[in-house]
Amino acid sequence: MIASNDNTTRTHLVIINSAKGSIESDSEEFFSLVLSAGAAINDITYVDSRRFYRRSLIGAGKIQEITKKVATKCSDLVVFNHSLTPSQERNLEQAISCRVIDRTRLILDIFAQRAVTKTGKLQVELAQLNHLSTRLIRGWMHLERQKGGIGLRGPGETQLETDRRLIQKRIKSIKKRLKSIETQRQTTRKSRNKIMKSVALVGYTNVGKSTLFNKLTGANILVQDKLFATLDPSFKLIKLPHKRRAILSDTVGFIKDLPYELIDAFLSTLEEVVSADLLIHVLDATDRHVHNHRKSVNEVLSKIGADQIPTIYVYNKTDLLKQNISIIDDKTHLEISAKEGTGIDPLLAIISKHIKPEPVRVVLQIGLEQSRERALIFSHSNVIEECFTNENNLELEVEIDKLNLNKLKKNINIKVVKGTLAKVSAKPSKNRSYK
Ligand SMILES: Nc1nc2c(ncn2[C@@H]2O[C@H](COP(=O)(O)OP(=O)(O)OP(=O)(O)O)[C@@H](O)[C@H]2O)c(=O)[nH]1
Ligand SMILES: [Mg+2]
Repeated sequence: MIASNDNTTRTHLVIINSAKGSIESDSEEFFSLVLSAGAAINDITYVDSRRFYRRSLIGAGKIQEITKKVATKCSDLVVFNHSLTPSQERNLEQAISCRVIDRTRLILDIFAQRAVTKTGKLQVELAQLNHLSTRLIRGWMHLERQKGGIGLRGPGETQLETDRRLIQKRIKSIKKRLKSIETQRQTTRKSRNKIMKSVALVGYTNVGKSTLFNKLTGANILVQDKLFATLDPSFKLIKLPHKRRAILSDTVGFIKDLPYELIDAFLSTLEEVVSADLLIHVLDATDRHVHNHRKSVNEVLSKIGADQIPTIYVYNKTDLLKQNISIIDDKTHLEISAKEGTGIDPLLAIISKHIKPEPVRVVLQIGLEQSRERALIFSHSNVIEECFTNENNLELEVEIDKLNLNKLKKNINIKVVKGTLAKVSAKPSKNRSYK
């Protein structure tokens, strides 16, 4: 694990320039990850890799160079900005004589530092165990066969088998606990979503989602200039124009190539995103790599099945811009500063437009001769039932949103009978005829 502050780990970074991404944006992000983990950057080696080596990912010459630098600068840890197979990690450790970790391990370490709630901690532990279970291969076979222990181990089992078994047991137990937490969350979410629409803030890490959450809801959740400051979801009511309301949620930020172990472990947290009625995709307008980040976030959204949810793109931190940004965006988008509070009203107005108010069910009464009114009711609501009453009136049971109901009440002569038709008349009258 990466130590922090007084006992700061001195890292030697290995940045591999693969054909896949831009070296510049990848390195910047990698530096932020290392610093966010609380480590110091001692030295860097760039590897321009035309080909990857199965045994150790990089060639012997580069390994020698790194070994020398690590020894001279007394680095404690070598971190690769690439994923390493368990055997590559071991071979590199042996060759360099220093601990080696990859990008996934680094991200897992940051998550472990950030986890506060019980659920957050369980999710991180699950991700770490999933990662660890793939590392427990042959390397430990040299360990002597264990003597049979009471209870835990079967006679003649190897250390490796025991560890594997324990890890699988723990993974199973965490999954079970997370499942029951998710079931509880699902029930709460269902009853919450029945009465109110939900809006989720999504986006790359450190773009200002939590700052915007605080601005929109008046909350005071943690905001930090660090990657993955938020792990656990927060919810709060937002008041929108036209007296509409919605539940806003803030969750974990995304990153390029988010390790699959994390997506797997954080699925229940990400369910908040999947079940949202509207997504606000927050982007950092000052980041040169904003369009790549947008793409990476959309990739994660599509992986978790949230790519069909209506989305508003919000370019944040515009207070830091010296000139207007040229946003190449054909989708609905807005420019805001969550910190300064600019662009918030237009954002609320757009959210309100997307959030169709929950309909209410009422019974409207009109006179038989009011055909214009009847037509208006049909065009403004969903008519469920229509019948005549004893008093020669017409009653219509409708589903209608409050805004339209108020419009109708203002413009035409109708009577709102509370309750449903069944309640208006307990027994259907002989004079009632249903169309
Ligand atoms: N100048 C400026 N800074 C901002 C703005 N919004 C957020 N920030 C800063 O950006 C940094 C990250 O903000 P957060 O709100 O924690 O970002 P986040 O997207 O929630 O980050 P994670 O939870 O780590 O994914 C903090 O230092 C904020 O003060 C803005 O509109 N203008
Ligand atoms: Mg946050």
